[in-house]
Amino acid sequence: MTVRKIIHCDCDCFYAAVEIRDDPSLAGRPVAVGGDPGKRGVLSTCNYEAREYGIHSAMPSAYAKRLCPDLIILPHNFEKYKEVSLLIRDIFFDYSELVEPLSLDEAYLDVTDSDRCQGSGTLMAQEIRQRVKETAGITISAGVAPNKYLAKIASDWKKPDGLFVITPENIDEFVRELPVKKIHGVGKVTARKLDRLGIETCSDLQTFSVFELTEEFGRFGKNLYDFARGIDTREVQPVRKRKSLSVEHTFDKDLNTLEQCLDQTPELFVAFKSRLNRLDSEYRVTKSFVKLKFTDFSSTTLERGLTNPRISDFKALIEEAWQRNELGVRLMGVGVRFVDLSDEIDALQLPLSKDRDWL
Ligand code: TTP
Ligand code: MG
Repeated sequence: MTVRKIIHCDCDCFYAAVEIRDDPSLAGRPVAVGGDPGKRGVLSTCNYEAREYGIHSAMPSAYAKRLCPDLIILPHNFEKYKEVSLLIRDIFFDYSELVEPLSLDEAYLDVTDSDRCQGSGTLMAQEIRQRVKETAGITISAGVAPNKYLAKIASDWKKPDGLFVITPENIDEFVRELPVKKIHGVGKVTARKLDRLGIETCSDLQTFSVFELTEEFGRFGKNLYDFARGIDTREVQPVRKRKSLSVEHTFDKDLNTLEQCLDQTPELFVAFKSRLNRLDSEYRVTKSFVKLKFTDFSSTTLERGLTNPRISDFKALIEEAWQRNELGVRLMGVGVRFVDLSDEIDALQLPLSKDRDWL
């Protein structure tokens, strides 16, 4: 098996960094981006100067102000963050097709087969960091490692504006001292449980068998067992998204009247809804459509910019589409289209909290 080379890149205090870039008078001062303290707002992020005061993401702005009265809290400029995110993404794609963005400011790159920088992951990461600074005017930290889990820990290791590399040879040594709290997926609940068991570092964790860990932590036990040894087999999953989702049905007997078509709509709608609900929440609907295929095998599609279609919306579309031909209908479909691949960055979900348990 070839050893993989994964780079994890994560911008430093992303929103705040973009704001400081655009107003250099803010540099060196404690700066946060978030909601108004007077309106029960919370912070999305803050710069490292503000972090010295114990301020962090998701903290109520009013509380942060109490910790640091000089804190400057700026409103969001999402359009600007998206623009920067796209710039950075373009740079990533110069090194690999296998880019898996996790949020606007963060992505995994699988550069195993890349021939850039003589194939050196470390040199690629250095170049990426340099180019992000020059092109986007902000700093990005990077981690290079043989898998996603270690690469993510590595990018955090020397933050801000840092680079850290874990080679296959020094995995064992690195994980031995690694606090279990750093393991991806260990949130507050798991951390407390590990603490109760006297497990502090990955070497403590290594003394437990996979059976013991599974008994204690369920399915996550196996992950803990692997992560304690620096093992992670998850692949980098490049963005390749579906553009639409629909449910169609060909009827045994043609539907000869508009009423018959409308009577069939609820069943289609329910099937469509259940499929839509199973999709990742990062898909954003831009349009809704219906499709009719007539007895002469001609077909027609009608779409509207409805982002949250109800049954009545589809019925109205079906009525309009039916009037185009007024023949018997052999197939009916209802569906939605999602944001274009080029707009797909819009659909990326922002992380809400860092300590989410995996259990
Ligand atoms: P992060 O990469 O988690 O945080 P960060 O870039 O601000 O700081 P660093 O990586 O240096 O620790 O998140 C990226 C952006 O996502 C962040 O700038 C703001 C947004 N965000 C929220 O809106 N809410 C949150 O709870 C978090 C964690 C981030
Ligand atoms: Mg970040």
